[in-house]
Amino acid sequence: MYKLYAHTGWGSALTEAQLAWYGLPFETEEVGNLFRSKAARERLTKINPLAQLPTLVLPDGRIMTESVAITFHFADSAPAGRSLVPASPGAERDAFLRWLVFLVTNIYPTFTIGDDTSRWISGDGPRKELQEAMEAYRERLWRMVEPAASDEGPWFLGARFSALDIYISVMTRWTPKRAWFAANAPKLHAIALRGDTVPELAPVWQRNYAPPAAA
Ligand SMILES: N[C@@H](CCC(=O)N[C@@H](CS)C(=O)NCC(=O)O)C(=O)O
Repeated sequence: MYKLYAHTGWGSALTEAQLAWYGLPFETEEVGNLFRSKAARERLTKINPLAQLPTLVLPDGRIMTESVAITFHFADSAPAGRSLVPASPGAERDAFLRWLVFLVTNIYPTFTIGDDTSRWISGDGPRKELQEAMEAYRERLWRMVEPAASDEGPWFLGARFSALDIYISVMTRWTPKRAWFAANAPKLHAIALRGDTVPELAPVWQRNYAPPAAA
């Protein structure tokens, strides 16, 4: 049994979706908002010194962090024809590697810096400026991803569904959010919408993004 430390809608959804896709047994432990709760951060720090999500405990008790490392960990034992990582050397795998690493090393850090700018600088003015700079840079980066998506679709790599599509489904829910993608990155937006409808992932999207029930 895997154990995933999670917060609804956050990066843990990247891993949760892959666990669901592969049909692996797992449980989630809700950690809370790491920016709002000092206690949540302190608790997670004991397991992952960086206190980031996803944090995954493997069935043998080892800890895995870094969503891309986890993506490859699952792919290593994926059943034939089911892997979310193209294995054969060639153009498809190269595109997969390039853009997956791009998302995680270029776009993801704009959240690390911009989500809570008080971690890095003080003063409302400078903090706002840094947050806005991160948001503008993030939009610039997404505009670089858009042309790399397959023109024919239905997925980023074309016919093949991959972990990239899961990243796009999850990360397009974050700022600048889906309406921005609809207007500025229509191929990514279409992939995200299609990703929302993958049956195996339905419980994950429901748990992470369902609107709270009316009181
Ligand atoms: N490189 C990491 C990035 C993970 C990450 O930044 N996760 C966010 C949640 S979406 C987080 O935990 N942020 C808390 C923090 O930055 O302290 C990965 O790909 O797993």
